Amino acid sequence: MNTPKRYTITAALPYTNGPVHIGHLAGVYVPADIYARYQRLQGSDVLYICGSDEHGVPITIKAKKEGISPQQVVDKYHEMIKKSFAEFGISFDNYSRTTAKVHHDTASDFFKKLYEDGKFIEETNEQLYDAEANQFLADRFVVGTCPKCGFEESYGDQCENCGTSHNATDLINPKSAITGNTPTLKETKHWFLPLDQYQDWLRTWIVEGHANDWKPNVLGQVKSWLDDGLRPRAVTRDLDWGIPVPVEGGEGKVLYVWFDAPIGYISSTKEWAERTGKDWEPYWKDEDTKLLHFIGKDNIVFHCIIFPSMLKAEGSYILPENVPANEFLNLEGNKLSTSKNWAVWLHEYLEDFPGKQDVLRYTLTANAPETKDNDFTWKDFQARNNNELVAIFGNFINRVVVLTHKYYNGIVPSPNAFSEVDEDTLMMLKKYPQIISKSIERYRFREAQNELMNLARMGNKYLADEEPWKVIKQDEERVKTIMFVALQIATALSILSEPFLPFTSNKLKGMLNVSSSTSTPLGTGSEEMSWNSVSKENVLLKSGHQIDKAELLFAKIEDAEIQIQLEKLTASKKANELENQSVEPQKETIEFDDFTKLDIRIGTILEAVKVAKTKKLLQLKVDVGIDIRTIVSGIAESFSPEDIIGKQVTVLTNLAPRTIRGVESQGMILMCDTPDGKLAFVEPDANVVNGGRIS
Ligand code: B3M
Ligand code: ZN
Repeated sequence: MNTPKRYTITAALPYTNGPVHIGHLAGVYVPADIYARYQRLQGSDVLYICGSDEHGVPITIKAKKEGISPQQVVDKYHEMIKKSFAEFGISFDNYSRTTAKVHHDTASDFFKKLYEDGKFIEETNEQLYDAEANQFLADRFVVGTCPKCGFEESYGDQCENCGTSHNATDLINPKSAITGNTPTLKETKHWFLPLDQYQDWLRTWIVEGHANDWKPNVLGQVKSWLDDGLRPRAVTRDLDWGIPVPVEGGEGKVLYVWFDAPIGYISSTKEWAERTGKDWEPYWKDEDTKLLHFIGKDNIVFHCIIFPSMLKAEGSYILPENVPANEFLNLEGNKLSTSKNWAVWLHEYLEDFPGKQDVLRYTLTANAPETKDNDFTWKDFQARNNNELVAIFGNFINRVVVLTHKYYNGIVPSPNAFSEVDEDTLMMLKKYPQIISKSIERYRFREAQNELMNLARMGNKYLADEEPWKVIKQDEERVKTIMFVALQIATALSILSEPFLPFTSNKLKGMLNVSSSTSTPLGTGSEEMSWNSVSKENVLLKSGHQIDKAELLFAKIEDAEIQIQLEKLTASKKANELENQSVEPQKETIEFDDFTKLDIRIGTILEAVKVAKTKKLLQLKVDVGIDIRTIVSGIAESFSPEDIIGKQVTVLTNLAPRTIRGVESQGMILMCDTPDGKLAFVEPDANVVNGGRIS
């Protein structure tokens, strides 16, 4: 027997400053889970690990905002996040946290080893400092313009717009995120990892060594940083929340969160080993182990440049075999945002859609942002459920199980001679494990899941073509064969769906009365059933086997349920807009005489047309009582011409005429801004005659 392949699969450690949402699930945890479950079904030795990232500025900022301690913040969200993952069937072998003692010890020792081996540069230089807050400004405590792409809200350590990682002192026009002040410079000592020394090695290892197996988005980012040239990076910070710097002169300083967090993967492995009585080292040090980091695109630099350089510097660890990073998921056209509450939170989803974890997993995989940013919409969610899970997968299984009970009291019938269609169908069935594997092994999970659905489609078509419900009236023997074939497809679906739809797979195995555990044999009396049994075995479900009653796998989702979700989003959009509405300071004082110079009147719009070749302008005819005049107004992005005819508006009539795009404008319509960036008319709240003065 071959020794099973060993996989160490890591999923990015979520920051513990809020609950987890669909973006997290789609980008990292579901793909990694599909991969881990799939490899377990292959018989591989899989360790799938994760944990909460509990240090770093995001936690401190959240604690300040809520008026509680960082420890209270992480305690609250760690439990919540852990529970959400468990509820969605994310099959971690261990979920740890970076405030755990095993992690503090492991990260401390790692730092000490590099320190003792002379792998750091120790330097005292000037860092950004906020004198009012009495604090050095690193990472998310400082925002400024990104030196690479010009994005104005880059953080001190990383620009969220272009992904570049930089030093806080590189920011143009930096501002303290605590007080808004422009920082001053103050001297402080830090330890730097000289990434420039790893540059050539990184290029050989990644750009030359993995040109064909790493995803293009990952390779592209890596190449661009290497081309720009790497510089030493500080791996310590002047903060009080984190792992204390364990060497002389480190008092009052902590490890940079991105130094300690990836070591969290190792600590989580140790915690697991301790709990299960296993040895952790082969999972990190044996050259035969495949180490895979599942992450989002904003974490690429840390997993492809910084952490590998740390591992290389330490010397005894293996390097990742692949870093299958995903792009971002958007929600209804906008970027997901924790602070703006623009998200579908996992714990809330489960309250609204109890028992429907697989529907979300399915939709997120079908739309996974594998090669580009992608959008989650509730309409698509509903359509995927109703048209695919219910109409294809669910429908097929329901027909098979119900008919088996109706015709044979739930006992798998003995087939007669197979027709050509039967033979073809059974032959095709055997190809599915390989077809799906091929996609999974290339990290193409949406393609893989679509192939799984193609198998369900094949089952549906087989039944629709063979029509056992009709044939039963003339040829009972033929129906036995049809149902036998259909039951084999159903069993294959129960095995092959496990990585994608674990709850459904489990339920289906229950209905078919086969074992639900992947490590024990299915109840066929034959050999152990795994992913590859579907290709190898001629019979997956034997004649004479008793199956269980039909249960509903998927239920239709109604428009009203979707409407509730859309309304939730509209409510958070409104709340944000109100919160973000800034009020401009008052203008200079004027005299009453200045005011009386303005001739402001009510008028009615009689005609409106777009000004050709412009986006913003409408040409209006307005009855202002005195006369009917032409006014050109920049309101075309807020109103269409046909909607404003007959509207009463406020007009500044004695403004000197101006020619705009060849049209003389004889006045100005007064408008105000709305929170969503549009314009609104200032209207009288009673019907007023045209020409009525405002005074
Ligand atoms: N906590 C960043 C994030 O949530 C970070 C990942 C750490 S992985 C070692 O985007
Ligand atoms: Zn940038």
